[in-house]
Amino acid sequence: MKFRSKRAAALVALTLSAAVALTACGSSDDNGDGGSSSSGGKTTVTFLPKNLGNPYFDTSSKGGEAAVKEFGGTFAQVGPDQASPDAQVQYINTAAQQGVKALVISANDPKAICDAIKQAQSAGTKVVTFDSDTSPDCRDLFVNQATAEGIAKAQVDSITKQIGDSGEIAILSAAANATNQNAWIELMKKDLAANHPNVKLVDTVYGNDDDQTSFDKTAALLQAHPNLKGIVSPTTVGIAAAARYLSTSQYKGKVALTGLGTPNQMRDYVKDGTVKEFALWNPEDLGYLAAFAAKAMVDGDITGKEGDSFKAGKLGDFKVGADGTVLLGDPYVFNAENIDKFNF
Ligand code: RAM
Repeated sequence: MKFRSKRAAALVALTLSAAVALTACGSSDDNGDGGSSSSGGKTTVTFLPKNLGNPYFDTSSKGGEAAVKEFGGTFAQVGPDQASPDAQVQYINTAAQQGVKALVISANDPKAICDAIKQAQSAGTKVVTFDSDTSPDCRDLFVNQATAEGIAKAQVDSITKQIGDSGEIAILSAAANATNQNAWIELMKKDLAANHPNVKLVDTVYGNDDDQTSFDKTAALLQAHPNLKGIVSPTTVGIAAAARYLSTSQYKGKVALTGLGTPNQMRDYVKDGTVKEFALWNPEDLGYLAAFAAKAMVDGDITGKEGDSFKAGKLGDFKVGADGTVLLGDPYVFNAENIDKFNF
């Protein structure tokens, strides 16, 4: 598969040259700076991923920190260990009390953090979601990695192709309330029903973006469904754990696995034949774009209404679309031929 856009081609160059060690993630610096960007103070930006310890969010925060450094702001990352619905509330409250200018959040639940977000907004904090949205009325802006339709289709195309468009499949998802995974699953179900009548989705289970839970759920799925031909895991944590399970089991090479993964976590399983292909976007670019979107909100360059436009450093110009959404690009499919070009 070829890159379809200039931005996607830039992804290759970027990832190839991304030898710089990851220093930002998990660290937190002086985000208590109460200075206003308009009065010359620093733009304080705090990233709040679904959970810490997930390489996907380590990479998105790396991009976020690079962007914040580029525009001379102050970056911090905070977050819970577990991706549970309201685990993020306390971090939102703290950031608001500290007078952080912008919060950049991947939401574990579309509603559970809305009250906290509203309070933060009243205290003057701009709230940008990225990766996994809240309800659109809660936040100022959502930075979307790729269209939900495109992400769902990439996964359905991949699994149906691999199982000869017939037989039982199951989904291993992240947390049960995750806005992004649930949107993708709904669209996958529609696509399967409309275009793949001989493929039956027999189960959907939740690994909570926790490695061990995802591993155990994979084992349980295979036990419960002896005729399973494929697993779709639309989460980087889930697909890596499922691949690890399959790779040493009797199902290796027999039960297909696809979904959304990071090249670094999936490389060994692509090389040993456990996995043929999977998809993703560049999480580093996603974090970078979200940070620039947050700055544009803080500076008042955009308000989040459709048609607003802003500059996102090396990624170029972006426009706000319907529902206050900014789109990064297209999903990309990784396989044995291209995986070694990527390092994230
Ligand atoms: C996990 C998280 C994240 C999702 C990726 C694909 O890392 O659930 O929200 O976008 O997978």
